[in-house]
Amino acid sequence: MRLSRYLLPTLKENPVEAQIVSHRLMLRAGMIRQTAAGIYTWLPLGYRVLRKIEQIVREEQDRAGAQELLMPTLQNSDLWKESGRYDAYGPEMLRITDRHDRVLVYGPTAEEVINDIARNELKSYKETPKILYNIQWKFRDEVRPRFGVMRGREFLMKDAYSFDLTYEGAKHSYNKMFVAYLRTFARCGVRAIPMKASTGPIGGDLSHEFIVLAETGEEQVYCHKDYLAMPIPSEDVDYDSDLEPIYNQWTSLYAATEDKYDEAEAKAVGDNLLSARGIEVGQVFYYGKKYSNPMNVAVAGEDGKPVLIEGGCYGIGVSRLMGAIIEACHDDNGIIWPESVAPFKVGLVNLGTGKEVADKACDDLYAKLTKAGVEVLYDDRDERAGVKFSTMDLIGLPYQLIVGLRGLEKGVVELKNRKTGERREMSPEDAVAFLTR
Ligand code: P5A
Repeated sequence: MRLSRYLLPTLKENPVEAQIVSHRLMLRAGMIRQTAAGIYTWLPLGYRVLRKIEQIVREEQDRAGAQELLMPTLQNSDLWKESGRYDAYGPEMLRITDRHDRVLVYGPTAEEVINDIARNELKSYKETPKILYNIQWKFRDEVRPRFGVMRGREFLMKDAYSFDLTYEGAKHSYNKMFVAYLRTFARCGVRAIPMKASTGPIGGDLSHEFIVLAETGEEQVYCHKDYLAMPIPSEDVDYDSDLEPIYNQWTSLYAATEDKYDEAEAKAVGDNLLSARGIEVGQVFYYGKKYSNPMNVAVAGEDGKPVLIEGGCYGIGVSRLMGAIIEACHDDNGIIWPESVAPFKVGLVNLGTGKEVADKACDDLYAKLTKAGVEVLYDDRDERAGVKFSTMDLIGLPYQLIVGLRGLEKGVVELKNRKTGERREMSPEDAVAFLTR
């Protein structure tokens, strides 16, 4: 992509409305713009990152055996009356009346819709277990939307739902999602620690929140410091047989959100206790028959008699995760994207725009890298070097390939690593080889 043609409205100054660094940087880097309280347009740069995160989430759900579908954003309110949550959910749920005076709700979550699908489409115990998920916009009319995409009203969620015959089956599904989450967040470049949590309006009696530690986090959390170094399951993990030991290891030490804080347990951890602020990037719930009971979600068991489904649900705040990544990965100059979610891998900086030698060298590098499948943002603007450098640092691409007239005379370009700040001179060929390796 040529920057001269790209919609990248960066801001020099810190926007006054932004209180935390991720919100400031997403506005300054031209990634999002607010259109109403807690509702955002994703500009091209922000949308690229959102799609990268979404794809990692999708790959790890698929790896764990979950199946993707897509549910609507607008839901039939009758389903919510059946589950008993229509009144219980309260003013956070946006209710909309259509021209026939029927009430629709903009889904804050989708237990009702998926359980309606399950009761109609799953007939026999032979069709269990199943885990179904979608990545879809949700709406919660939060009292205080704030911190940009961290607590929005409209936000992107991956929500998965499991359908099992027995408690043991449901716990196995829970473990699958638990392990998939460890891998998902690690691949996004952050460490999320599973902590015992309360279940709120979703319900159920077993739940973990996945927490990224950050000073600006909205939650107070407590955990053993060894969680900071616990090993992440490899991609070869066997989702049928390897799960129990991983779950046991990751729940063997103390880790709890404020709701589940236990003074005696915390005391026993002694000096190893971390008391910190955290961002909830995901939450998993085992809720048993909470929805299958009122909605009559059952399949025929081996003896032909109906068996109520044992259920669980598993959420990831896809859009919030972007904010959490930025909270964890930035410096005074801007964002430092982990390569896995970076909007482009490399920024090609032409310091001699308009000079034939420089333009030619850059066009050549741009063509070669693009052809090799490397995502390049090419700063071909007629701007001062300082402006180009600060733009690149702000938007945080992992590498900057800097092409100047003096270097070209010597036959070299400069490759800068955004994270370490390290700069190396090399031939254009070596730079291409390095970036395509
Ligand atoms: C799990 C999936 C649920 O809704 N039902 C379906 C369950 N869980 S949850 O914890 O309430 O939400 C899942 C994740 O969504 C993110 N999230 C938000 N992100 C941005 N703005 C919000 N207002 C918001 N509310 C929830 C969180 O990451 C949460 O873990």
